[in-house]
Amino acid sequence: MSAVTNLRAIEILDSRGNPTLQVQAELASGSRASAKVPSGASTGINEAVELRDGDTSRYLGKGVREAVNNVNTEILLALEGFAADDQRAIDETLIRLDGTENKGRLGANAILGVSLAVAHAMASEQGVPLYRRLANRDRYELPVPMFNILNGGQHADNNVDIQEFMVLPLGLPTFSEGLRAAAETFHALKAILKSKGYGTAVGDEGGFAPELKSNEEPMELIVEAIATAGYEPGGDVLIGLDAAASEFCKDGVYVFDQSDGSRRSAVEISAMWADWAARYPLISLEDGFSEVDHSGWKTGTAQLGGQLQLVGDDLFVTNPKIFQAGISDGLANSILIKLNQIGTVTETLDCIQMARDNGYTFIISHRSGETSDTTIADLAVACGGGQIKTGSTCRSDRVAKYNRLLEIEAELGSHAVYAGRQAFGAWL
Ligand code: 2PG
Ligand code: MG
Repeated sequence: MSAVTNLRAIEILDSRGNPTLQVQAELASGSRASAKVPSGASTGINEAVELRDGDTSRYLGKGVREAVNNVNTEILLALEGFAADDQRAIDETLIRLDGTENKGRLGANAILGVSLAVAHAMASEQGVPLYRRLANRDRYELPVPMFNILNGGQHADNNVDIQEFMVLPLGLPTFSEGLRAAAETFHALKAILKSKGYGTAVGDEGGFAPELKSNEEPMELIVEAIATAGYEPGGDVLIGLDAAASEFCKDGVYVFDQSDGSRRSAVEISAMWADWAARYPLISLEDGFSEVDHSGWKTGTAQLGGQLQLVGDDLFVTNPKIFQAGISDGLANSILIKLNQIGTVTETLDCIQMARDNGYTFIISHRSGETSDTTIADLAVACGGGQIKTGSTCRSDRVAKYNRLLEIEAELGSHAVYAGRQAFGAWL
């Protein structure tokens, strides 16, 4: 039996220079592995709670020494000698031990670090890559990258309200060719921005973060960049957005306060998305409505759901209960999957299964605060949803995930299948 013999957490830093946890799990066999926990900025109100020390003399109150201590004492005590091959039992024990609805006592950051470290240690014990440990399949698919090329909202200090403009190289034949198309489009966009006298500094997820004339201008620039890079907009490479609209919805009104101050009702912003979908090769829209505006989501889904993948991120927070309620209400047709929104591997996999059972697509996602941890690359291949959202290729924390996918593609050799257009069948 592969029992947990030790858990060791330390405080490390994420890509924004804020503290987070690294947890190492050791098993009786001597196998050990570690995982690092990500952290969001545009967090949903119903996310599991990250435990922060609040001691303003360290890291502006963002230290995680208490969460670290919880792993090294209470959680270790509960899991020492526990069978590591039963991930569900491990995760259920962590949930019970915490005892709160939102994992706020021990910290979802502490709990996720342990959950992930145990999964990695088991993969190491079995001598298999993590994606095989997470799902034993005959056929593995490489996901289409949702490649973040221009940042705004909470991820940049510019005048763009929409948080993420992404390119989706879904018409290319392989993952590596898709990634190349996205990276070349990124370089083309840089040259275009430069030629117009715009800034080329990047935001939290590695997309450019220039001051622009409007929220719509990025759409025009990106179409131009795709073509300049030698690809067909709408054929080879399409566009995805994460509006992160919860961040700019004030009392039921959508206010573009970083740009022109214009205000829109849910009906008006839905009409704006429909207009963009008609004029640009837009295929995916995440959080186009606020997490509290369920009526906006409902009418928006009815209006736009046939032509756009409508992704619930803040809306569902990778929480099976919240997701189930949203499905029953007819909200969205896709879910963003973030391990740290819910805090365990098992609940994350449950959410993915729920998406499958209900005909929703799902996208495995990074957080805006990341580390070199590459778990999500393996998770995307294991679960076969065909989509991953993990930034651009100009920050090492994001590139690490892409490089891990290239490694998996090489390892699968002729068995490597690229999800490509199939992942978006309904909307092409
Ligand atoms: C999002 C994420 C990741 P954050 O909104 O989808 O891109 O951002 O981690 O800041 O919530
Ligand atoms: Mg989002």
